[in-house]
This record gives sequence, C-alpha cells and structure tokens, in this order.
Amino acid sequence: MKIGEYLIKAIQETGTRHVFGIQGDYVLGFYEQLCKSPLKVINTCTEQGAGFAADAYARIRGFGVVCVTYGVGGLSIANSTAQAFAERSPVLVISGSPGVSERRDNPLLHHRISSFQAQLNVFREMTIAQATLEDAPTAAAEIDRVINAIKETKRPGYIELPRDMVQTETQEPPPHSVERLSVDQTAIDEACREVLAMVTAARRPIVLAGVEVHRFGLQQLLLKFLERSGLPFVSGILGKSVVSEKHPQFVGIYEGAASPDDIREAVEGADCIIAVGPLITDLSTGIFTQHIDPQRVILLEPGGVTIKQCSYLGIGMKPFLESLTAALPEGLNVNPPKKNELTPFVPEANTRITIERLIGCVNTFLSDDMAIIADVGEALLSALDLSVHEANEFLASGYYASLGFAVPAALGVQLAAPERRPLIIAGDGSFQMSAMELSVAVRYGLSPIVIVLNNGGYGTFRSMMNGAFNDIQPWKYADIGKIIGAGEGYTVSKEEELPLALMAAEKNNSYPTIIDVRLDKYDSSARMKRLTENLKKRVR
Ligand SMILES: Cc1ncc(C[n+]2csc(CCOP(=O)(O)OP(=O)(O)O)c2C)c(N)n1
Ligand SMILES: [Mg+2]
Repeated sequence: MKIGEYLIKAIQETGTRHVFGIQGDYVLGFYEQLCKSPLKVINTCTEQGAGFAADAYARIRGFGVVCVTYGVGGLSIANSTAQAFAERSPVLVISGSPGVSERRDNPLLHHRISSFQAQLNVFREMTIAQATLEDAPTAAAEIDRVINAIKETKRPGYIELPRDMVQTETQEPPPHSVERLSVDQTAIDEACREVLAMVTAARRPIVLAGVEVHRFGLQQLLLKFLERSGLPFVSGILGKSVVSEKHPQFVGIYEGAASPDDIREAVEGADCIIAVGPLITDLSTGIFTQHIDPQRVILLEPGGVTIKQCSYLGIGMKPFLESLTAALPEGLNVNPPKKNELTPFVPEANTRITIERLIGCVNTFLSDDMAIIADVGEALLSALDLSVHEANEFLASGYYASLGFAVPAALGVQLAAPERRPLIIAGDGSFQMSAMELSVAVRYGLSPIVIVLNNGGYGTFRSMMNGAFNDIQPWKYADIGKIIGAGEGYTVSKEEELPLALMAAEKNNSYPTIIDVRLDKYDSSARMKRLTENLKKRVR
C-alpha cells in the first residue's frame, strides 16, 4: 500500500469522515489522494480555522484531523494544536513537507524556516507523539503509533509527510494487538472501601464532574454512579455539559470565588467532594480562590485516585468508577439539591438589553438539539449560566482561552453531528478574529446562529486597565451575509428585539444568522465581575 493511502485508511478506521485544512504544493499530492477517498475535505479560510474546527470535531466524535502545508500552514496551526494539547482533544495534525530527495544539498526551499526539523521541533512541545514519514518500510507502523497515542491519551499527534513519500509503498504492520492493562483489583477494592466510608459518613457529599469524564468516554458510567448514589453534582468551566444540565441532581457550574454564592456554598460547604477528571486551572477556580479542604477531597484522574492527599497510582478512572458504583449501598442519605428554576424571559418594553438579560432570554430559547459554542471573554463567563439540555452540547476554550475558537468550532460541530444546531456566542473582538470562517459555513450548507456581544471591544479588560487598546473598529455585523454570499442579520438593542431575532434565526436553517447585540461598553455579568476582580490583582 502507498503511504498516503495507508494514512487515509488509518484515519477512516478512527471513525473520522472529514479532514479540515488548506493545501499547498508540499501537500498537494496527498490532497489528491484525500479527494479520491471517502473522506471529505473541508477547506477553511485560514489554517487556524481548520485546526479549531478539527478540535471541535474531535470533541464531538472522538477524533479530528487537520491537514496543512509546510511552514506557513504548519505554524499557523501551532496555536490551535496547543489548545488541543492543553484541553485534551484528540486531533491528528498532518503537514506536508519537502521531499526527502529534495533536501540533499540543503537548498533554500520556500516555506522553510531554519533546519528541516524546525517545524517538527515546534510540534514536539504540543503533541503527544510525532512521526516524519521519511522511511518507507516503517511508515505504516509509524502512522499506527501516532494514531494509537492520540486515542490513548486524548491529546494531539503530529505526522509530517514528505511530498515524495506519498506514493511510495510501505509495509502494512501486523494487526495491532490491544495491550490489556493489568487492573490491580486489590488496590481498587481498598480505595473503594475508603471512599465509601467517607461518602456514607458525609452529611453533604457532592460530585464534581470534570472534562476528562468526557474525553475518556465515561459519561454513561458517571451518570450511572450519580443516579445510583443520588449525589448532587456540579461541573467546571471545561467540563460544562459533561452530563445534561437538565438533570435533577445538577447544581451548577463551580469556579471558586467567581461562582454564584449558592453554587460556591454547595461545593465549599460540602464535607466530601468526589472530583472526577477535573482540570484544576486558574480559570476553573476563579483564579485559585477555591476554599476546599484537601482532607475532604477524593480525586479521580487518569493516573490514579487520590483520597485525602494519599494516592493510589495506576488505578484507572473507569475500573474505579465501575467498582465504586457496584459497591454503593442502596439509597445514600442525601438531600436533593435546591433547584434554581429558570424564569421565563418576559421582555421589558423599551429597555436596553444587558448581558444578564440576554442569557436569560437565550436560556428560554435553547432547545434539545442546540450546541452552544462560547468564545473567550464575557461570552464564556456568562454562558456558564446557560442551562444546557443534553450532554456534550457546550464547547469552549475554557482553559487555554484562545480567542477566535467559536466560529470555526461551529463548522466542526455541525459536520461532526449534523443533527446539532450550533449557537455561537462570541464577543465582538473574538468574532473579528475568525468571522471569515462563516463563509465556509455558507459553502458547505451549515447554519450556525451567531450572537455577537457587541460592546465596542475588549470589554474583559476595561475594568482591569482602561485604554484605547480595548477599542476595536465597529463592523456592521448584521450585513456580513451580503459579503460572504448568504446569511441573515439582525441588530438588537432593546429587550423585545432579541426573542424576535432568535425566532427568525431558528427558522433559517440553511445559512448562518448573525445577531448583533448592542451592549453597553461597561456592561458585564456577575461572573465576569468576580473573575476580573481576582485577575486584576495579578496583572501589575
Ligand atoms: C488569541 C488571543 N489573543 C488575546 C487574548 C487576550 N484576551 C482575552 S479576552 C480578550 C478580549 C476579547 O474581546 P471580546 O471578544 O470582544 O470579548 P469581551 O472581552 O468584550 O467580552 C482578549 C484580547 C486571548 N485570550 N486570545
Ligand atoms: Mg467585546
């Protein structure tokens, strides 16, 4: 089999149906093979857009692929790949490169940085496994090695494909034998006993459902544990929607001192916290403002289980949760959480819309099939209070925090799950970073709804440090459809205009809809105020 064909076959075996990217002469031969294959190539406007789309696709389907040319393309996706690494998203990066035979005599080929290893060296820092397919006989085995590492760790991997190797024959490796990890059942049973003793003695236990539950496919298992135990649960900024937020045991999104008081009290007042696969970051803790006694914490992570700061290393989250669920006594004595019922949005006539009222309105409008993609800034923080209907329906760059994720991510979401309708919430600053990718939605018949939080610039920073560097050029966001070929647009300033625009957007399921929401320059949500209050202390 030719190396390029083997790579395509290996991608198909992951269940992936789409490859995002932009070609160039170093990758053109492989693109030709891709186009002849059942995989569908999605051309974005920028490589970073392709990287973000592949990341979102991977978050929905469990594997995503981005394919670019050397140097100019490769380095353009360093940022999106870094995000995938930091936030555990299983993305395969493929970059074309100069042919092996072209490298003799060390010529100055276009797109070259310094040495021919330069791009590989950059990606070593942000991928879990790398291969440069320069040796034909071992190329197939190298492809398998990288893809298996991505699947196992849920982190991106990197394959560099020299252009003169695409059509070269490789040797198919023998079928991969799945290594069975030995499970230390004695250690699991011992850890289970300890955890059960803590949980049954606790008066106010709570579960924190973290992002790695999603990445490692443990959602059904966690749900079973939650329902058998009856324990209330919260989630974090990255783990939002790991379990449906309509679940009666769901309390809300916890982020240290940036959380609303009731959610903060539910977590910090708990006498036993079972944290399942969280990433404990500055943003997930309101800049490390959590007041949690480690003696009350049971922490389940891919590397082991930690109980009151003592670790059982090497116990997988899956076998541990299975054993713990099986060992649970019937009906723990827990009180159901107090539910904050959503108040239906009734617009106040002639009243300027605020961010908090906008979230209230969107909450009423959300439906079971909507996937929310929030960009960084006020969009992300205020969207934490949206009540997401189904699991996996909230995506954001919640830790790495790269602006410009939301629009291209919506492409990945709708291609990965065509039954989902993407609802993008983006600040005007972040929207301007990747708005052109909406034209890709038009080209492929996708229909995201975009709510642009138009506050005249980088509102996040106005309370931290005011200055002209926070202002941006105002665009006519509602007119973008005229430039990109299709799309409806609405401008909203008053409360009563928003439900009308949202209803119109819902009906337009052929093209993008952009809703330009004119907010006050200094308007901000309670979560944003609390977070920036703490962040401010660190900026100078
Ligand atoms: C790629 C990137 N550049 C810069 C930043 C720093 N940053 C964080 S929030 C923000 C402002 C975003 O503006 P906007 O999208 O309008 O949201 P708002 O702050 O107004 O809510 C900036 C510049 C970042 N997170 N990512
Ligand atoms: Mg803004």
